[in-house]
Amino acid sequence: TSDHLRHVESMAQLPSGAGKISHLNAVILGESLASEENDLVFPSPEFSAQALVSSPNRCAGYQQMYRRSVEDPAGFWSEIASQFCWKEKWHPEVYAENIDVGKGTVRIEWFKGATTNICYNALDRNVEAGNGGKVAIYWEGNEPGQDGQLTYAELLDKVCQLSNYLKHVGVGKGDAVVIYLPMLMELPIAMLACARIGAVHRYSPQMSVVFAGFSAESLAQRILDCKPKVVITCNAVQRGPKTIHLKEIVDSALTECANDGISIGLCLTYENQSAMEREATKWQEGRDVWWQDVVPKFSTKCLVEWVDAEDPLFLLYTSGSTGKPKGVLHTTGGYMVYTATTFKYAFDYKPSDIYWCTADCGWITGHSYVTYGPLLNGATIVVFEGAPSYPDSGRCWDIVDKYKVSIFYTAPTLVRSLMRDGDEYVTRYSRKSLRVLGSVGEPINPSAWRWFFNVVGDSRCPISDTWWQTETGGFMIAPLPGAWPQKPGSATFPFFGVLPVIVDEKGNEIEGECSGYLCIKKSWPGAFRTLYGDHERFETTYFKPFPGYYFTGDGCSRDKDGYHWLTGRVDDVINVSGHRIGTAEVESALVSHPQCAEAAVVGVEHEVKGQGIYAFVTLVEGVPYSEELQKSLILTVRNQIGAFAAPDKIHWAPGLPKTRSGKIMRRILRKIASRQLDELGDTSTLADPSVVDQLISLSDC
Ligand code: 6R9
Repeated sequence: TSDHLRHVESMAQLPSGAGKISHLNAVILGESLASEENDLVFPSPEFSAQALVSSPNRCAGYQQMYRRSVEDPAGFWSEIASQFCWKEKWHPEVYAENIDVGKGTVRIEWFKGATTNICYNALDRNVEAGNGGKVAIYWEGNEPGQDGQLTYAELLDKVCQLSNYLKHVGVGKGDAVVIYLPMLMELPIAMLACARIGAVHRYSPQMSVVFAGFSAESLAQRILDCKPKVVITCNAVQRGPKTIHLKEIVDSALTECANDGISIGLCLTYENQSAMEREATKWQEGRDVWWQDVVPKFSTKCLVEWVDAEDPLFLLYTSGSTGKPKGVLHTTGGYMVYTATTFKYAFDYKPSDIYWCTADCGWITGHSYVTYGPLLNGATIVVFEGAPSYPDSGRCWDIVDKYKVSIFYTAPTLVRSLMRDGDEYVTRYSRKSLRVLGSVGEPINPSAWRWFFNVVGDSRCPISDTWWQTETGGFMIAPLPGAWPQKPGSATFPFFGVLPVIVDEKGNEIEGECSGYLCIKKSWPGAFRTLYGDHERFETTYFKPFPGYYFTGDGCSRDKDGYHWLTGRVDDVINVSGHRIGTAEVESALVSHPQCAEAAVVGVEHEVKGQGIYAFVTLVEGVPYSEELQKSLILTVRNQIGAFAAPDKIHWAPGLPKTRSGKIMRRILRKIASRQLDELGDTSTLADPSVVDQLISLSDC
């Protein structure tokens, strides 16, 4: 702790330019400075003056709070938690943890013994505080002009009706609900309705929102894993010019499940009229029910079920480096306190803000920062169903102007693709409502950062580059806008209560300017508690690599000023447009193709997506390589995982570089994929070094 505090305290000197705050505002960005990493971008004095954590005295405001949060986490977090509604208070202690595998089972608990309900805190608490008339959700459809809105009171009514319906059909203790919906208002409604009916007894239903970009097979896998009582979906969705028939994907997933002996009794289907008529929807009588036919008949009052702070709130599947996706389990109390608090500080949230996060609720960002974090703060959110480039690349800014969005949170992949389309799409709109920008999902390269800052934010809006993970529940390393100068591309400093450390291969903490593996010491309230049904895998994956720490899977360097620079995954996980994809998942999809004998997948740099998927494929003996086969291999991956996982390149590999023990040497494949042929390194340990030359000669096939 003390080492870490030293880093944070070194910030006191850091803003070496901090004395210049009053003269220099963010305009310094326009100049090209010698070293990118040393660019400091100062918040304007006006911004700093109004910020929740401001910097009249360099970083003192942050440092004081941070110091307290790590020296007295129980005191710090219980004070914040007291602002929420708890039916019963926690006892006997605020938190209990063991994250050291050497000392027995890994266990993380926050606010145990307390009872609460996250839906109550997000909705009833805000309505009771007199904000029932405030807009909770502005919904913008795919077509400009298609829109809707719900106040907090109306949202509460809708949630209660669905809760009552779910109770009526027997959803209760320990039951799972799978939600497979696009960004309609019904998506947060469904999440909150599940949370509301928590558990009649002790366990809340396990809710799992599945990203609507996943294929039937991926959906089936998730359904089989948690065996839900109900699947909630809609008939179709319009994304840009395309209509996607979600219900048909659900139908095939459910058929697949039935073949595996799991039959789902109820498929609650929302009729998304703008995308598809009811009559055109394929229907299975007895199993399928239209949302609009049943839900509105139920009462708009529904008492909440109080659940233990440590009762499960939701499961979210994410990719690991091996095997099947992991069901990351989050519980209720700590997650609630953590998402609400991180949202408030990292976006400098004020009640007058209009907040828009472009993420889909099928990802953790949509759970924590479309739904829970903002609504717990009583914020007005924008939910957008469509595609950001439809009808043209100016759509985002059209929406920003329409709803007077003040906080805009998105992913670097979108920033890069909009940047490529040109400034005119941006400058055509006023954007004067914007005051804070945010980025998530992967490192944001300094040039995209600058464009986002200068062009989108008119050099006025600090960028909160938030580093975190499905597993962490909420932000871990992120700027507090207004509290300190930023460096384009750095996620800056840890959030309150978070103790990041950088370790070497042996697990020794390294200090000062360094790079290595990013780990976290001690737990924080929003941490996941286990991998669903596999606590052993939870320990092996995250706590065994560096005993005593939570291992993030990311590489990180820290510069002389203590700023953190995330350098990407160090395991076999590829980050495509912010989506985590395990190389193993893509490989197993490829080898399921009858003509594919073996596959090895690596990530390569991609201009827009951050990383692209590059697949080396060995065909079954005697099968010739052809363009058609290439297409059919790609299609197999699309069908099994989803379109976002489709390989960008298939490289025919009559043989793969393997060690004598049969391990594929991905290091070499990565170099071949990125055409860094003079950096292949030592190939002498290969069982057959000649395969390398063969692969190189087939590069342009
Ligand atoms: C929230 C989310 C987590 C992985 C994480 C890291 C990468 C996310 C980042 C970032 C650099 C940021 N990542 N945010 N890297 N800077 N601001 O994305 O969760 O889908 O679980 O992905 O994404 O590699 O380990 P998830």
